[in-house]
Amino acid sequence: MNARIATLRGARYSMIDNGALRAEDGRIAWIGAAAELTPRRHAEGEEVIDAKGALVTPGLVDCHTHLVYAGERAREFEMRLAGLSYADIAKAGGGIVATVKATRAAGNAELRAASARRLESLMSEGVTTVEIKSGYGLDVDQELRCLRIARSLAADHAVSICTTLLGAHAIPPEYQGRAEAYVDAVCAQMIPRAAAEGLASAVDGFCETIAFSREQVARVFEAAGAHGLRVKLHADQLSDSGGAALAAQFGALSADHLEHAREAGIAALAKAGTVAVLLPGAFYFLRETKLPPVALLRKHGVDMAIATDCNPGTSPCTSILTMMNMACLAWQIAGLRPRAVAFEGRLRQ
Ligand code: DI6
Ligand code: FE
Repeated sequence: MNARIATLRGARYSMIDNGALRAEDGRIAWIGAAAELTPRRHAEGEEVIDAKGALVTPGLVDCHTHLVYAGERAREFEMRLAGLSYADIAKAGGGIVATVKATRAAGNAELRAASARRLESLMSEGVTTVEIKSGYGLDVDQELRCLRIARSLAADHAVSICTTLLGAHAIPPEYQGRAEAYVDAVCAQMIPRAAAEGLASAVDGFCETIAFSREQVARVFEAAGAHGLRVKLHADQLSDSGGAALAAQFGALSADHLEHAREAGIAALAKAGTVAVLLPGAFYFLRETKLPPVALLRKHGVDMAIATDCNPGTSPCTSILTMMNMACLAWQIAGLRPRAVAFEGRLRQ
């Protein structure tokens, strides 16, 4: 009783100002205006909770995280302040590969505990569904281990977890200078095993000059498709790499970052029904100046979502509310389309 209730009735975000909600066996049985809560809907002896005007929303979804990792990269923050770019830091032995070393060296219990802490922080703000990518193992066994740990977190946390294989995140040290051979391993070993063991629901890649080319990502996506896995892409984050168009070509679930995406790629996303996932945390920590093309995304009717990109390098953050706030204030995204705010149509008690 006495709640402000956010609903997604008819796939449209709307607000019931003086609302009431009836739960039965942990499920929502009825939602509506408090005035319509008739005795017929409110059975004798039921517990009544006065929400005192509080906001009741569906659970939030964080649809882009890399929260399974060990170690930290605070020093890179300092390097960035001194003027080094993401690419400079990666070349100096920092970046993704630094976290790969720390993650490989961590035991299962340590890695799981560190991941659980981050997950709990997300949950404390009302997140009830989290996507978790691998990408800091970068060999078959280590990637599968990270996915297993990610999945295992659902056993003792009241949260839904979707896992994504991000083997094509960076070239691991043992494959330096042999990117094609590494992509072969991702396609021929990592993807088949992750699929066979049911450890991933999607496959992601990092399409960028400092990571994988369009052709390499296309090979990874073909292998994903051959094993019945949908794809997503880190696209056009640092440069215009044609990532949005590539994601659309493979019917990706989402294309993420997109700061440098061109209109043609955005039109293709709209046609493919691919969601644009915008990540204010990475934008902020990288001190990006190029704003994501929100007006173009709107113009073409691409659904947008906001996520944390929780990772130790470019978005060391576990607050979805801060991200939503930044999207509204720093990017002036207001009145997002209904699916944009990544609500989940389900309420947990
Ligand atoms: N883009 C990002 O922003 C993160 N991964 C990616 O593909 C960065 C991950 C890291 O720096 O550890
Ligand atoms: Fe990411």
